[in-house]
Amino acid sequence: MSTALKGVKVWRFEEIREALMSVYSEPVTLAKSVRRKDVMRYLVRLDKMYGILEKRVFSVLNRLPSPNRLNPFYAEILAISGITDYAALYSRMTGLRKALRKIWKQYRLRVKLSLTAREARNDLREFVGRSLSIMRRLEEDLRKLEKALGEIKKLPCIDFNALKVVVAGMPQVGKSTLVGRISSSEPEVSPFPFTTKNIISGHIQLDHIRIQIFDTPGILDRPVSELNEIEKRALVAIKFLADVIIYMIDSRSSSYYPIEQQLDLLQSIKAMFSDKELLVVVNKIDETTEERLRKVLAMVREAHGEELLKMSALNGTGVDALLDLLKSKTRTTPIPR
Ligand SMILES: Nc1nc2c(ncn2[C@@H]2O[C@H](COP(=O)(O)OP(=O)(O)O)[C@@H](O)[C@H]2O)c(=O)[nH]1
Ligand SMILES: [Mg+2]
Repeated sequence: MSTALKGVKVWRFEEIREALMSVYSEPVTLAKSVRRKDVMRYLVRLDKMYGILEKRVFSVLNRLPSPNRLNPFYAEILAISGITDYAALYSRMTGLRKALRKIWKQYRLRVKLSLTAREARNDLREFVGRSLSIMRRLEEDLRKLEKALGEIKKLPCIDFNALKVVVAGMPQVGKSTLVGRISSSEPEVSPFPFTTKNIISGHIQLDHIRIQIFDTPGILDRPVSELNEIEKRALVAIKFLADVIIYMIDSRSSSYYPIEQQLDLLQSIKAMFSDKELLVVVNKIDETTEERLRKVLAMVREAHGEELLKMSALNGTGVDALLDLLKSKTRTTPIPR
């Protein structure tokens, strides 16, 4: 959706009105053979106006996904823009498109049957009035759509065929270091819709497997209770986006946040993403004594159990093991959509 919608313009009421008005003043040339030129001139204008409305206003519908095919990630982004019922908006727009088409056909007939040019001109005026009233009824939806598309365009290009890995953990645990280390090019920084936060994404190509990795500072590094409404929605969007979550822990005794607090956040991430693969990475082992590491590992195992990796994102220890594990996930995770 994000790439399909690049370049889609949502027209404003005034622009549409002006475009229709300019049709009035444009000269119309008709073939010599056309009879009743003074009346037929209005038929040409009518068709031209309908064409403008259809092309500029309603063609956006051809590019929008149908509601039953809307990706839940984008559904959340739309919701943040105020489009909580996309299906209703879509069917309103589709309904008004049909209504306009019907009116156009009706006025074509009326213009054709006009006895005088004056009658034809009045018919055209009426058509303009009725189509502008349809545009007015669309205005609120179009503005919301414009806002939503504007935000979607700012998002990083999301590769829905890749395995999407989201990195979580308290601030300063090494998330950005890891994303930077394993991404093939400079990670892309894009604003998260309607928040002051950013999404950082990088691509990884492993043999023939594609992975896209996301770091979302300010969203997955704080307790949910501290997030505002928009950030909570952003969190839900991330939830729909993620196939795998990596949770990073700073194992040093001098970590910025105590291990207990890091494990608390792990528990809430686990609860929130209970339907996802979760990999816990114990990071910064290069600056952790063996004794400390043993203690941290025991605490993490108690909290999490299952899979656990030891790593130094800084010097690269354990990074290959993580990539191997991700590779194995792509075999077990069905490629979504
Ligand atoms: N010693 C050590 N430092 C690390 C490691 N990973 C990250 N750091 C450092 O920890 C600090 C915070 O890292 P950063 O990636 O910005 O953390 P983020 O806030 O989770 O994104 C930086 O100074 C990193 O250089 C590691 O494995 N070992
Ligand atoms: Mg960071």
